Amino acid sequence: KATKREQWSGQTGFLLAAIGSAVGLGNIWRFPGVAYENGGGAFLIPYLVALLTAGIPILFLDYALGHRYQGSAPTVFRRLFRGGEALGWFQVAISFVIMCYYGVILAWAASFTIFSVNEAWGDDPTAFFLGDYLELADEPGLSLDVVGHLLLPLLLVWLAVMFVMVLGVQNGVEKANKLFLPLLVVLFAILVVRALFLDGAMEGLNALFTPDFGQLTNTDVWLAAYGQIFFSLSIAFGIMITYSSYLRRKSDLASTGLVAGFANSSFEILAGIGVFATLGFMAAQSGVGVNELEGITGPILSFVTFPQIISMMPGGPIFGVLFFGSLVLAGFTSMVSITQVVVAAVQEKFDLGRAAASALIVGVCGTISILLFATTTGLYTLDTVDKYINEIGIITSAILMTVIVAWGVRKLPELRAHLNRVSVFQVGMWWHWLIAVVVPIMLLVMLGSTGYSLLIDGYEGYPTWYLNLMGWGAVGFAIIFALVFTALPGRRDRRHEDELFD
Ligand code: MET
Repeated sequence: KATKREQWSGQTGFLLAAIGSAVGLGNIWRFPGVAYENGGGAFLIPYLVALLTAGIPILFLDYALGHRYQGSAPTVFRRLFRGGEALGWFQVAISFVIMCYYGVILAWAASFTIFSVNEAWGDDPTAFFLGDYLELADEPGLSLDVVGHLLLPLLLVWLAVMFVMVLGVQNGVEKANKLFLPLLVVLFAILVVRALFLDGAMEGLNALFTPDFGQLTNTDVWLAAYGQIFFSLSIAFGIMITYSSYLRRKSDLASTGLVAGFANSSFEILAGIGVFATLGFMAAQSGVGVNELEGITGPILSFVTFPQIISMMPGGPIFGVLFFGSLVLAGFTSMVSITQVVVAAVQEKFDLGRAAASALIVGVCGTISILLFATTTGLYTLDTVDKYINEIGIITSAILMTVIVAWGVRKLPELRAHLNRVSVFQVGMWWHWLIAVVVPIMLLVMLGSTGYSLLIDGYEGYPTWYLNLMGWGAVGFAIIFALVFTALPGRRDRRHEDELFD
């Protein structure tokens, strides 16, 4: 059956969905911690350089590929070059892995929105999150001890995701974004304004914005900046390819990309301001400097440090609901986008309807999320998988994509013409240089350095067998998944080169 491809209602619907995807847990839960660890103000310069030299250019590449070749990632890359389908499935596999743990963090955020109301964490938020809530084991490992009370929120998250998926691109994904994104902006703006009026807020902002230029020669800071940009913009793992494939023929790709890219970074900086102002308050209350605070990284920042701060401030419960509610709204619109990558790919390959494909994928992912991440060792596993799939998986995918398009099939001139066809903003030759030379070199250095350090020093002191199984294993899984799904027989693609969308 030749069903017509789904479409956004128009360019605005697409823009909102693209921003909704980019603005996610990464902005609120990851960026402030990464910025803090990498020299605060010094981090902003590499971050902006990474945005302009890699983020926006690859965002354009994703848009051009998805819109011109009209399909999910495997379809796009198969139409682009022989054997390309495997690269597409590799991106789908990365999305699939992220989707499984992203849903878990979303479920925590949903629980904590409710916990905020009566500050359920009592006077020891650390013990509450790691002990009472996650029932975290002392040692990393693979326990099959599922933590019962994590199941209900998780189930609700998966049902909500499935509900939106079944409704489709225009009636589900687009409507969810049109509702949640404005709501998020309002709630988060209130939160930031409140944070700015806390005692010590300015100390916090000074810590974020005072540049430490000495850090600019520290390669780790640069690597962290490039690492943050890919996850944050939802680029190089299929999301923007999939989303732009639902745009109508006459669509302004490059201008929309610029707006989406800057909107995401603005939100990220806004989140940085909100979080650092709040940290400033905490530092002032505990009588230490902002840069002496502990617990400012990863999940601990949101789920331990924030509860601590919420308990210290007047009107804490309202602040808590705003903070965790924002996490839920921001995360949900990203969750939907990453699920769409997998659903669209499976639908196209096996000629399935939306409902069947969504039920299948949400069912499998939901089960994995319980068995791997809702157990007493779930936090360790989540942390490890997140690290390797981002810093090895996504970076590898971005290198393959840029090198093949630029040097293998030499499609940059054609894709640039495609971007410029109806765009107000005209993409110049600089884009070729960035995609063909600067981005691949930068990312290869990054991959080499991170890969070497993971092999030699490991990660967080976790046992080697465990890192091999869950970290490198996640990357290995993505590769095998890609090969298997490419090999499986699927619907024949009858589209010819001359039927391209142009
Ligand atoms: N861009 C999203 C974020 O920042 C992540 C990818 S979509 C699950 O959270």
